[in-house]
Amino acid sequence: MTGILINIPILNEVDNIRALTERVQKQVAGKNYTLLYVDDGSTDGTLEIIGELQGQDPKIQVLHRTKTRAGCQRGGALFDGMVWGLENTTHDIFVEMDGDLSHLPEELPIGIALMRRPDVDFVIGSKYLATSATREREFWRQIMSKVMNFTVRIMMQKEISDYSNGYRFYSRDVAKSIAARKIRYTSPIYLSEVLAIVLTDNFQIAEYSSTYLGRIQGSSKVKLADIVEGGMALLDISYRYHIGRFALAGGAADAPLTAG
Ligand SMILES: Nc1nc2c(ncn2[C@@H]2O[C@H](COP(=O)(O)OP(=O)(O)OP(=O)(O)O)[C@@H](O)[C@H]2O)c(=O)[nH]1
Ligand SMILES: [Mg+2]
Repeated sequence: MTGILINIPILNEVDNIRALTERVQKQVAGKNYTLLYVDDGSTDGTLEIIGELQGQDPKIQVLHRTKTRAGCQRGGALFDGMVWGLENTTHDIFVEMDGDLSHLPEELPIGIALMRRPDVDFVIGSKYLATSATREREFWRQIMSKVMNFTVRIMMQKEISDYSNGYRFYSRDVAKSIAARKIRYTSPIYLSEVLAIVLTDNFQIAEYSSTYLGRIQGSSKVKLADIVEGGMALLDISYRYHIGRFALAGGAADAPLTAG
């Protein structure tokens, strides 16, 4: 049976979690799905609200992690959520989105419909196509995101318009391929590292014009150190992309990606 895993990293999202859950549920009502929240120790009441929502919908699951590093660990949370989905579900579509309502749940049907096409393995909700929109985001965050994205496009593949948006859809085969890799980054730059792997594996990528809404409730978890690490990491990721090597987990360092 086909099904959808919606994998959402969260940390202290008490003012967003109820509306997010209800809006996601509305979009996938009647479908076989699991709504997985990956939490790194929220202390603001987020977990209590999720507990209440779980009483009404058994499709809601929580993966509890213990934060071992400072800074935004959304990458590590996404990776663990994806592995959980592989181990605990048979779903064929994996979705990732933010827990602060920056990604509109109303776009879920667009990404899911694209994933149902036989020629698509990976879908990006892009902030940077002609009809994409960004609203309510601080000017300096928009500029920084654009500069970093432009740099990655030059360093990797210009055909991809958005390397950093966390609104993504992918097949179970893509999930298996990412899970098999030794991932270096657990911070937000994880998103670009994963995309480099997907490109190297020659999966078919589609993008659609997404609307990104800057965070209205709660506070950002991104620290200056995450941004500095991101800049350095881009050099490393694009180097590994060009030599076509991403280490296999448990394998020798930098084992060739394509076996044989
Ligand atoms: N589990 C977990 N989730 C996190 C962590 N850091 C951030 N998140 C979640 O990841 C998503 C994205 O984080 P944000 O802080 O919104 O990062 P951002 O969207 O790049 O930055 P803003 O523009 O400030 O919103 C949100 O749902 C956060 O709650 C973390 O360390 N662990
Ligand atoms: Mg955000």
